[in-house]
Amino acid sequence: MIGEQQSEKKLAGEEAVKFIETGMIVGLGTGSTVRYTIEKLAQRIHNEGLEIKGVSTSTSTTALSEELGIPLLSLSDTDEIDVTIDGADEIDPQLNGIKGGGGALLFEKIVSATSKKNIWVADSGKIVSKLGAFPLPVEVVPFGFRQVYNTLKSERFNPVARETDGKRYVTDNGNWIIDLHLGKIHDPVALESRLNGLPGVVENGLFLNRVNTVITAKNGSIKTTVTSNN
Ligand code: A5P
Repeated sequence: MIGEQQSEKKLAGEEAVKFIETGMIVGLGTGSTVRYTIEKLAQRIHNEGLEIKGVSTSTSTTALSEELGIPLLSLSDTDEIDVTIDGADEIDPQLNGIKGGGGALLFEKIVSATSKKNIWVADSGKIVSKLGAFPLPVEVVPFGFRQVYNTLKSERFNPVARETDGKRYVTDNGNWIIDLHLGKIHDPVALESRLNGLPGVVENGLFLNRVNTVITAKNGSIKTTVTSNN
């Protein structure tokens, strides 16, 4: 028996597989919701003969896909991805969001930018009226970490260096993460531009105007929301 949140993740994650057809190149996101998508995709590959190639966004997704027998393609071997399915940490009414709670924001953003269509799958708790309660991840090159941290502190962004088990968290790319505890983000476009303009910042977790479709679930019902975002 799985809990309500897991059940929402499973419903939303599995629903997204309906958008996948034979011949597609599919971006595979990272996290506990898209895990259900990846598992369902593997079932369709093995049971129905669905033929796709996946592009992974993290070492954990690569390991899971390989274990389940999903053929993978390196991002450097393709110019375009047909559709990417990923999770999110917060989603607002415009389908803008925060990602990177799992630390995979850089590859996730590159893969989403390569995709003709982007789908997010999420439990209902991820839907918010305004972004910012979830700490916003900023991926930073270790060489400039102290300087970026000091700047973010002086600009009152409430930076916290991410750690796991008392040690500095290191991304798949060997970078470090600073989480910004902002409460509410009033101007996400200006914030994204300010953060990515700081020398030493590699990426930030704001995903703006990138997602076309969001699939969520609540009380056993699936809800699919579509916009014209590219
Ligand atoms: C990974 O870095 C994140 O962007 C995840 O996609 C996001 O945190 C959603 O994860 P869950 O589906 O586990 O909530």
